[in-house]
Amino acid sequence: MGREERKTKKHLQQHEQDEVRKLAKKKKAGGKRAPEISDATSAGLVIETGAGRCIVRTEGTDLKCRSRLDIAVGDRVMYSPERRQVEKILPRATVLSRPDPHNARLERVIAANIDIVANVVSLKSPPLSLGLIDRYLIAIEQSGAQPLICVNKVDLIEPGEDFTAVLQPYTEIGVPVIQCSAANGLGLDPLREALAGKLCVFTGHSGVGKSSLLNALNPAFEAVTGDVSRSYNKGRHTTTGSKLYELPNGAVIIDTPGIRELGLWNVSLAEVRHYFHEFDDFAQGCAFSNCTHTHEPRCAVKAAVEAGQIANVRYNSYLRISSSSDGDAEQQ
Ligand SMILES: Nc1nc2c(ncn2[C@@H]2O[C@H](COP(=O)(O)OP(=O)(O)OP(=O)(O)O)[C@@H](O)[C@H]2O)c(=O)[nH]1
Ligand SMILES: [Mg+2]
Ligand SMILES: [Zn+2]
Repeated sequence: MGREERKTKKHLQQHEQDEVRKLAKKKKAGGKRAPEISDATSAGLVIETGAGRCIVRTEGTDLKCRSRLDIAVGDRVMYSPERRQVEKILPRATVLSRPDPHNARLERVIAANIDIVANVVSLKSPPLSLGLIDRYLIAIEQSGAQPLICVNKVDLIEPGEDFTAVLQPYTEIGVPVIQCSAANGLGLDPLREALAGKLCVFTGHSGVGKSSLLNALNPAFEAVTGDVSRSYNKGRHTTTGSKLYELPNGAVIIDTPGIRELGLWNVSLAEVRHYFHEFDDFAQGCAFSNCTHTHEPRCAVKAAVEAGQIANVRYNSYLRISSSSDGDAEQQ
């Protein structure tokens, strides 16, 4: 565990203790209770969520609770064991969010306090969507967590097919890419190693094999898996709530429901260019310091794309994302 993570964990623990102390003091003084906090509250970790309910874990005990708050797996919360209700969400060290697909003004938290966000993708069935990876990289940077691209179903690659070039733009910008197969076990050891001792979330399209990967990492997990529809080549949204699983090496992994599209929360269209880090050095050479690398003359980023120094697919993705009409969601 790195220094920063230890600091974060310590910070969270300290905050929990402070909250408990504050409440005890209030009770002792017989003063007015804070209206949102009931008599006895404890600190716990949210390990599972579903509509209006969740499971909170404290010292090995799991308790089903209700919640009116927008809690996410990974949240540290104050809850009332008596009323079985979550009262308060403690400050989040990191938070992976997206706009609600039905109401873009509402924030939907996918997971909280995660160290690593693994965007699970499949090469085939469903096919690879590079645009979605690019959106994830923006959302992950915004979350404060570290990115990981987990390429599943490599067992489906035919002899002579090679996806290395397709994934190269990501390795070149320093994003770890792990190729694996839940079906034949390939790449599971490097995946375990990358996640050891961290709180991680598996997120991505439906049907890419997030739950299958969890079962492959540890068959005792028994996460429910579905199939991929033959006619649409898409998953069937089998996982409906988020749930946390622990591996013996200290990796704690949150399985989440598959998504259809990923809107960007709290990222304006004008800011999108700052998330494409391969542009950074070239952008210094653009004629205009506020160059958007689209229509401006003497744009060093465009010149670098033409010279093959910036991957075309990434540049085109930038153009699409930064001009998406709703400012975020991309239909898949
Ligand atoms: N060939 C192959 N099939 C896989 C692999 N991993 C998963 N599958 C299959 O892909 C289908 C979907 O797997 P799931 O694990 O349910 O996918 P998911 O990402 O959890 O899907 P949602 O819960 O809907 O988001 C199932 O039929 C799995 O058997 C793999 O590595 N290789
Ligand atoms: Mg699933
Ligand atoms: Zn430019």
